Amino acid sequence: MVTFRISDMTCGHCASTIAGAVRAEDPAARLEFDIGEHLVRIASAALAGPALQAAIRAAGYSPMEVQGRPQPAAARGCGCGCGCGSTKAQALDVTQTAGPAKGGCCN
Ligand SMILES: [Cu+2]
Repeated sequence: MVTFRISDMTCGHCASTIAGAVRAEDPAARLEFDIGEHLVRIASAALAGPALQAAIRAAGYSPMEVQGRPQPAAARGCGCGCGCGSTKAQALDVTQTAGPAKGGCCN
């Protein structure tokens, strides 16, 4: 699992563009987006960090590999289906991810 911070990834469209770029290189890659934190975690058996970074960069974004394990948001994958912590890019938008983790739609 490799984590990148992509400061110019700002919405679900960016995420889907990035996902498409990575999957063009490795169709089996798994991607988890946290658009509010500008983070993407990628699990790929075929591609290492530098190759993933190159694919994202080629798509027009500026990935910075994050070392360690960032834990930015309290709610990730709350399971209620609201999309607040979802890993699905199409379930996220700017207004959803901008909200606080607690006191939001899940509580
Ligand atoms: Cu975007």
